[in-house]
Amino acid sequence: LFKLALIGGAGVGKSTLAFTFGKHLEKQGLRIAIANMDPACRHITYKPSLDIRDWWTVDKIMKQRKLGPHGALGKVYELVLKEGELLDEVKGIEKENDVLLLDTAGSLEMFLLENGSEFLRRFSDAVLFMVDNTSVESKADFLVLKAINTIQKVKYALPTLTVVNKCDLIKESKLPPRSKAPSHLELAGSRVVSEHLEPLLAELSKGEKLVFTSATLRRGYEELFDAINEIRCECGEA
Ligand SMILES: Nc1nc2c(ncn2[C@@H]2O[C@H](COP(=O)(O)OP(=O)(O)OP(=O)(O)O)[C@@H](O)[C@H]2O)c(=O)[nH]1
Ligand SMILES: [Mg+2]
Repeated sequence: LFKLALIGGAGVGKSTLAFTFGKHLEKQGLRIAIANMDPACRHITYKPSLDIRDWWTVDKIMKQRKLGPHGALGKVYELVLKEGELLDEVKGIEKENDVLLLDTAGSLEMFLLENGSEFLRRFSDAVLFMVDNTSVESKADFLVLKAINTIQKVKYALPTLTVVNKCDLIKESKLPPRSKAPSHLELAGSRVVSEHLEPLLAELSKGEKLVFTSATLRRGYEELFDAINEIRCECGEA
């Protein structure tokens, strides 16, 4: 079983992609399971093989522990790690499936700086970090996204791929030519940025690529499938 965690900001299309990319993988002959790991969600389009809400919901934890929504979400992930039952469930579906897509909730902050990275290491073999069209509006955005991908790899100790979803909403004119690396940062004119930060970001983003998808129109899925196979090799899978 190859376990792929979908992480990323609110509303970027994680759940939609889990459903439609799951269908795409099924067409390739793979047996797919999807786990809903969002304890706050109200409705899901797919039929989850595993649903975190059967154990914990954000609403319940908010009431029980007198927490706000963000605190409760962090608490749920903490409980997932502490109590281990969910991980046993994942092991239970191992035999009947080839790929498990984990549809998560939580900010990049939670995965990058808080206990979320432990969750990713325990539950997944690789990470798809999803953003949407609003994250690629300048050349600097491309550089920053690629550098963040490298930083995530270091933190999670897992292969990580960045997916730009909602590509149907991107105006072609905004995309820099794929082959050409962005040559400058537009965010600040200071010498420190141009002399030190830009070369550092360029170094960090070297070799990283972004995959563009539309989860609603099911576009870019061949490229995504190929890119996932490439990162699977990184984590020693066949
Ligand atoms: N135009 C466009 N809309 C999309 C795409 N993917 C998802 N959406 C829409 O974006 C909205 C949010 O999609 P979800 O799949 O719920 O996003 P999510 O990341 O799971 O959201 P949260 O779980 O709330 O963080 C829905 O209205 C989707 O129909 C896409 O590729 N293009
Ligand atoms: Mg969702």
